[in-house]
Formats: sequence, C-alpha cells, structure tokens
Amino acid sequence: MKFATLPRSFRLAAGALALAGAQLAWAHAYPTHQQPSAGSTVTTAQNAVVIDFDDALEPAFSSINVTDAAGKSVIREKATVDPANSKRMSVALDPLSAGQYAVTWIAVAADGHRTTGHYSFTVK
Ligand SMILES: [Cu+2]
Repeated sequence: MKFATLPRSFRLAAGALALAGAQLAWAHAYPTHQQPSAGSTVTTAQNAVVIDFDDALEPAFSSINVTDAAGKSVIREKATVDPANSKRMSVALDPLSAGQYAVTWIAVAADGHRTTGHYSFTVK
C-alpha cells in the first residue's frame, strides 16, 4: 500500500511516531570520536581503543570488545569509563600484530537507554 493512500489520521500518527523516535534517539549515547577511527590503519604501537560519546555512560553496563581476524579477543581487561569524564570509555589492548581488528561497543546512557555499534581498523 502506498503511503499517500493511507487515511490522513494514520499519516499524522505515523509522522508523530517518527518524530518521537528521533527525540528518543537523540537522548541515547552515540560515539562522537573513536580512536582508532573506523576504517583507519594504525601501527602495532596502538595499545588502546578510546571512544567518546555524546552522553554520560553507565559504567556497569557499558563495554568495548576488540577481536582479531580469528575472532579472538585482544583486550587486556574490561573496558572502563573515565571517572573524570563519564562520556569517555576506553579499553587497553594486548600487543597487536598486523591484521584487521573489529571493535564492538555497548553504551548504556545514564537514562538507561542502550546503544550498540561496531567498526573495524587495520594494523600494519
Ligand atoms: Cu536515551
């Protein structure tokens, strides 16, 4: 069914829902800066992943995992939220060899909303 053929009241309701969804999404925590950045190439000296978010994080429920091309985790310990900056989460990495790595993050904002994401970077 084409959108335009729907009753006007339904279209208004759908529009209101889309607007509400946009406002909810705005309240969630999304990355503003990732180090290393998505798709970047870094050296073996890379020893951490640091992600800045646009909202404060709940440390107990937020995490970062980094895996190598074989799917093996290369994080040294659980990711931590910076006590002095609750919008910054980081994780220390084992010594990296050349290859592609995948970063997966889970961010639970102070309002309890959960967002997730993933990206990759390359070590040469
Ligand atoms: Cu939220």
